[in-house]
Amino acid sequence: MSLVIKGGTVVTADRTFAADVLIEGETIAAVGSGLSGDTVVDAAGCFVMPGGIDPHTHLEMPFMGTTTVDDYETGTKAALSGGTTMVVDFCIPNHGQSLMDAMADWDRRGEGAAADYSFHMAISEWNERVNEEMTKVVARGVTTFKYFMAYKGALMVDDAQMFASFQRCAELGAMPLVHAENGDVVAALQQHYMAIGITGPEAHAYSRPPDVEGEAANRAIMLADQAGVPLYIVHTSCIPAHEAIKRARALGKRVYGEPLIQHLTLDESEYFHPDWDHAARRVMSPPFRAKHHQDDLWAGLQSGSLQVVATDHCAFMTDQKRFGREDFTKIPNGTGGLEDRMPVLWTKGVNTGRLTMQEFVAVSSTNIAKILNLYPRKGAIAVGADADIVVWDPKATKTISAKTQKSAIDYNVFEGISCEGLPRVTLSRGEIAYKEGEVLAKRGRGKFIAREPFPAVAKAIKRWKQETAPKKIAR
Ligand code: DUC
Ligand code: ZN
Ligand code: ZN
Ligand code: ZN
Repeated sequence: MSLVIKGGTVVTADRTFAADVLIEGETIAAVGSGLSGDTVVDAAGCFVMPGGIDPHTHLEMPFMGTTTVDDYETGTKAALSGGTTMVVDFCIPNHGQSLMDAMADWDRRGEGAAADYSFHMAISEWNERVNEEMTKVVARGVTTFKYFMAYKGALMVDDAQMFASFQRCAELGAMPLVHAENGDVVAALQQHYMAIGITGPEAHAYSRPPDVEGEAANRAIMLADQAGVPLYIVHTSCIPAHEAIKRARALGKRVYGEPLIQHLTLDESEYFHPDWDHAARRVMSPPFRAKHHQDDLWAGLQSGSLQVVATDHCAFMTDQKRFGREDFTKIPNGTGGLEDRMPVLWTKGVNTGRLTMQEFVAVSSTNIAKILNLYPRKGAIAVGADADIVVWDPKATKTISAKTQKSAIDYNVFEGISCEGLPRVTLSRGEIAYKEGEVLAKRGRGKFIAREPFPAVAKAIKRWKQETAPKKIAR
C-alpha cells in the first residue's frame, strides 16, 4: 500500500519547495514531482511539514495528591488533532520506587497511545540502586533524565544528588533535563504569603519570581559543565533563565532552552482574574510572566538561543484545581496545550512575522528530534524517515474552545484565541491519523521509540576538559 501527498509545498527546517511526498508502508519513499500512489491526500494550497514533536508532557501522571486526566489515549489523540505526531512524556517513580518498576508502569500507560512516544526518566533521590539502574534505563532507550530543583519535600533534588547523577549521565551518554527553580526559596515564599493571608492564585506568581528560576538555571548550568555533560532546561519562562542559557552557549557550553507555548502567549495578569477558577486553571510552574518576558522568549527562538517550543501538558479538571481553594500551594500545578501548540505557534509566530515557516518547523519538530537523537527518523521530510507528517492549511481558521477540544479537561487556557493555520490531515507512520476535525488513529497504535545514547558528545566534552585542565608545573 502506498499513499501520496500531492500538490503541496514541502517545508522543512532548512527549505521550502513544491513537491509530492510518496509513502510506502510507514516511511517516506520519495519526495519529488509527479509521484503517484494507491491513496491520494490532496495538499493543494497546503504546507507539508514534519509532524510536531512535543518533548514535554505529563500524561496520567500522579502529582500533588491527584492524577492528570489526559492519559496516553486522549493526550495523543489531542496531539494528532493539532499536528503533533510524537510526545516525550515524563516517567516519574514514586518515592523509593525502582526506576525500572516505574518504567513498567509507564509502559502500561503507553499501551493506550494513538501516536508514537518516548520517555524521560525522573531522578528524585540518589543512592547505589539509582546509580546502577540508570544504566538499565539508558539500555532501554531512555537517554534523558529529569531533575526537579523545586517541589521541596516531594521531587526536589539537591546539588550533591544532581551533580553525582549528572556525572553518571556523562558516562552513559545521557542528557540531564532540569526544572530550574530554587525550591527552598519557593517553599519559604509560599509560607510567607500564606502567613500574611494572601492565599489565592496570585500568590502562586509572587512565590515563584523570575530570579528564582534564573538562579537555578545558572546553578544547573554550572553543575552540568563541571560534570562534562550537555544540559536541557525545560520550560524556560523568563529573562533571567534565558540570560543564563545565552551566556552558557556563548562560552561554548551545550545548553538548550525550551519555552512553552503558554509562556510565549499568556501573561501573569491571568492570576489576578476576578474568577478564582479562571486563575487557578492557569496555575503552573513556572508561572506565567510579565509581558516583557514574552518578547525575550520570542527573540530567543528567532536567534537560536532557545531551540524548542513545548507544552508541559499537565491537565487537571477544575474540580482538581479546587483542592487549593483555601491554600494556593495545594492547587495542582499544570495546564494543557498539546492540541493547541502548533496552531497557536503558527498564528502568533508565523502569521505575525516573528518566525519563518522553516523556523516554525525547527522549533516545533526538527530541533528536538536532533537534540534527542531521533533525527532523521523523526522531524524530517526525507526518504527513509517515518511518515509523521502534517498537511497544514494556512487559510483554515478556528476559535479555540473547550467545547470542541479533544483533551479531556473541562476548560482551555487558550479559550477564545482565533487561530489561522491548522492541520488538514495528520499522518502518523503513514496512517491518516487525523483528517478535517476527526481523529481516526486508534488507541494502541502508537509505538515506544527507543533512543540511542550520545557517546560522542559526552566523551568529547570529557576529553576536552582533561586536555585543557591546568597541568602541574614541573620544578
Ligand atoms: N510544572 C507544572 O506546572 N506541572 C507539572 C510539573 C511542573 O513542573
Ligand atoms: Zn517542571
Ligand atoms: Zn474565567
Ligand atoms: Zn513538566
